[in-house]
Amino acid sequence: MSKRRVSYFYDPDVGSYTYGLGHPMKPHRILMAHELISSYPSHLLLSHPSLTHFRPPRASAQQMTAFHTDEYVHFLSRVTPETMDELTGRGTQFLVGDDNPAFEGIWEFCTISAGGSLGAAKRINEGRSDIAINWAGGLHHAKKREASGFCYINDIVLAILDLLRVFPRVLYVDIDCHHGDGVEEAFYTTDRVMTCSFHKYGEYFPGTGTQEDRGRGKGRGYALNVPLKDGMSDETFKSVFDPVLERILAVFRPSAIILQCGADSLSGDKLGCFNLTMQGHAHCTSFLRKFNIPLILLGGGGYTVKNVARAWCYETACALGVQHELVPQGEEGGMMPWNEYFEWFGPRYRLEVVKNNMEDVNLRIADPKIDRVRERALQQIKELEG
Ligand code: ZLS
Ligand code: CA
Ligand code: ZN
Repeated sequence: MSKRRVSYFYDPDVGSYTYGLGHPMKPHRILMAHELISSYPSHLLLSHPSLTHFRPPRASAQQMTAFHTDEYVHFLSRVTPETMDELTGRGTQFLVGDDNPAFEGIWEFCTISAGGSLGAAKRINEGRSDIAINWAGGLHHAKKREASGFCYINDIVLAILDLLRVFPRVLYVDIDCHHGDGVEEAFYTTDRVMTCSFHKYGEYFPGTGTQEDRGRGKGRGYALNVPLKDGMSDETFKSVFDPVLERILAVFRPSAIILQCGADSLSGDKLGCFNLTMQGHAHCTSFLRKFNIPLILLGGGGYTVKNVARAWCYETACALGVQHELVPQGEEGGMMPWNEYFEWFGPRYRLEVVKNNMEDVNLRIADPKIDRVRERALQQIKELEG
């Protein structure tokens, strides 16, 4: 297995922001992932000869306006829990409902999340890195002039716009349990960006992402959606992911790839409803890594924080190709090293996310949805061949 030059972006302040008591989105999980990564013998991960560790420069308001409106960015840079009330008229226009509170430090948090993804894009653009990682990014729902689904600034769209300055075609793959609507919408009419989201569909946020949504104008066919049902297992997921990505890579021939690794598709997630193990989730990283196309790994959702930390630690190892040294293949891995959050990982203290016994609704005999969904997705890709 050949080496990859990996850049890892992490800002030590990111874990101190909070969306508020009782809010499911917890930036602290990124600190937990980092602590877990740091707890492994350093030559394996953080001090691996192929890994460079960066504290990313914070994104500027000007960088954000490459996608977002000046008014919206200006609002975000000024809003605080206190001024939110004064700015109610304008605030409600930008921050709708309880999903996106105006929390303390909201602007700095946005500059950290977007700064990491822009830093990742820069390393890839300069050809200095094969894989760049920002677990604080992946906030796929943010719109041009509106926050949505816990996302304020769309760091993914900003990173893709930056990659497009150097690369002719960018592929965006989204394995978060929710539809990657903000990214899809931003590139809906271009054939230079192909978006591909796997997500739960049916009475689920944000309610978009059917196979009818395929892109428009020049972009027709370049937005691919794979709507799924509850209980998605590793095997069923792989049976769709592998052939679909294999065909996309052959037909679209991306010059760079962004993988949004939303961890709410893991088994036991508080908001998600899939049944993927850590290895089933990380398979997506390992699969895309094999093709040796410049790759950016971003975070996203993930609400059972101990599992988010496990998955993103393991996927950092996958980027380096050393995952088998963390969890020996075919064996039960041993206990994880001691770390700041060790007790959160009980009772087994292992680097694992195990499946549960929920039914894989995608496989219901009476309604073999998954075969139709796969066929339709492959048909859409075939049509791109012209
Ligand atoms: O993809 O379902 C919704 C919207 C509502 C229902 C919930 N209420 C609070 C607002 C209106 C229709 N929102 C989803 C958003 C899911 C975003 C996923 C982001 C990502 O993973 C990428 C990062 C939703 N699901 C669950 C909640 N919101 C939610 C649950 C509990 C709470 C507490 C805090 C806030 C209000 C009470 C909240 C939201
Ligand atoms: Ca998704
Ligand atoms: Zn999600």
